[in-house]
Amino acid sequence: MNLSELNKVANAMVKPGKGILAADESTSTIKKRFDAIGVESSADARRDYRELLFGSAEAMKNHISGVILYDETIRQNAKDGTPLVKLIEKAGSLPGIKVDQGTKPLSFSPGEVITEGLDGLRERLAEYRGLGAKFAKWRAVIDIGEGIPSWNCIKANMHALARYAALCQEQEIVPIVEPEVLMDGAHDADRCYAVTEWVLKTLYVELFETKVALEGTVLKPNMVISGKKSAKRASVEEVAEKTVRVLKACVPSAVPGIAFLSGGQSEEEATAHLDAINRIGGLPWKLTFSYGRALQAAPQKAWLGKAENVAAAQRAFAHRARMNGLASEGRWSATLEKKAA
Ligand code: 5MM
Repeated sequence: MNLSELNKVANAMVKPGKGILAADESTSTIKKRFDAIGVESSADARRDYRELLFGSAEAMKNHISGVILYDETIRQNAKDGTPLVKLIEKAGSLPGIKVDQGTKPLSFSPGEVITEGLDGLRERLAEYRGLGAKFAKWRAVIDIGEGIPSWNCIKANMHALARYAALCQEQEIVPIVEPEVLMDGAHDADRCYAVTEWVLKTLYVELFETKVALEGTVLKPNMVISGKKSAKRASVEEVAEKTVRVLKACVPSAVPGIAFLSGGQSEEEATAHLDAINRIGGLPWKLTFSYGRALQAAPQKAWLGKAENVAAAQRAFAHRARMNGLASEGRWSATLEKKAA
């Protein structure tokens, strides 16, 4: 393993002012997004939409350090025949690839899931590297509810994440390790804190035991936030304080950077939280975004599958990317959102 090269890539992924675009929706997830805007999810429509995003020079050059792709996308060409990977590279951004194969019910753990995809992963990683991927992503999903998460679920998922990360480094690819504690439940932020702490502590033990070099990794966690159905809403400052506290308690300083998922937060909420987190300052890692929905909701609404809306969709994407770029340095303000509106 060439650790200095992995470390260089990991640092580039979390460069101040920039963050990651999670455009790795599987075919079924992107279909849901397209259904919401009345667009039929054909391979060409998916290509057109992603070409729109990766060809958005302002957003990509200034604020997007890397893009997480889905298997179909890493193999697709733009309308003029240019590989989409080349569009990303041309903008000075890094191509990455989602390598997990989704979740399945975890045996004897009702309501819990395990992420699959380890079989044949070494060979798939070698192929993706040949296609241009510099980093990869694997998402483990932990739900909070009555009697869950179980230790069985946390242990199995964190072990799989560690095995994935070791295989990535062996193949000279930076692993994004994503243990997502869902915000779907009725729990409050303190419960989210406790589960996130349990998950992250387990993850770093597993990564150590699997001999993963933390300097060549990026963590993609949830923020510590109230569940969507909770009546007790944590304020922006509380989310920032609790998120930073749990990360300080669990994440070694050898990790170059932390790129949060948005997890169903509104676009502005995700930006405000990232900004408040960065305003705390004095932390050993760079803290940025690796958003899917919180970067793409606005461009999707503006696009609606119509060629004449491409420029408007690119403007909407550039705006969200700029807002989050500012938040990654603690320089965002709500006034900037209003001015743009
Ligand atoms: C973009 O969505 C990603 C892939 O989801 P599926 O495998 O379910 O299709 C997802 O892993 C995403 O990268 C992260 O959850 C971050 O996205 P959000 O929308 O939470 O910021």
